[in-house]
Amino acid sequence: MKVLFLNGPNLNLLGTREPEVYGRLTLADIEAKVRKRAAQLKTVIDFRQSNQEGELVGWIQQAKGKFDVIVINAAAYTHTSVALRDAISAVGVPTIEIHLSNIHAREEFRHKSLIAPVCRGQICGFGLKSYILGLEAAVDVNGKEK
Ligand code: CA2
Repeated sequence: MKVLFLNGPNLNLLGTREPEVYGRLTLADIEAKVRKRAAQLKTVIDFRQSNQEGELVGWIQQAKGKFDVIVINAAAYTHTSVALRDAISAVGVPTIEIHLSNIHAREEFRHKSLIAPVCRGQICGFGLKSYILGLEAAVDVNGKEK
């Protein structure tokens, strides 16, 4: 089974600023921990980050036939991107939305996710664990599809 992890804008800054909101781990630290859990689950992962909406859209489009599930932390594009929503919807690869922070407990503008309606589910508020839970949900979703 293959899972594509996508990370949106500014997540490359993790571990350098706002540790009270996003924790002290870098994105590379998170990737290493996800890889460890993926190996236990006999799952292959690809882990990517981009600050560009179009690049994320391209990766979603190319996932068809190559990945079984997408796990996405779309970061700020969660709240703004019709393009990401349309790509997820068009491609039809089961997609799970994740966030480090609890977006519903933060500013009003973060409460709305444009991608949530086209995702299988949303996991938020658990820091690194959101990524691990996202992976476990991906394995679960894939098992139920077969
Ligand atoms: O909680 C999450 O995972 C978010 O997707 C993170 C996004 C935010 O826009 C979403 O509302 C919730 C922000 C990612 C930016 O990460 C930073 C890391 C370090 C310093 C500043 C920003």
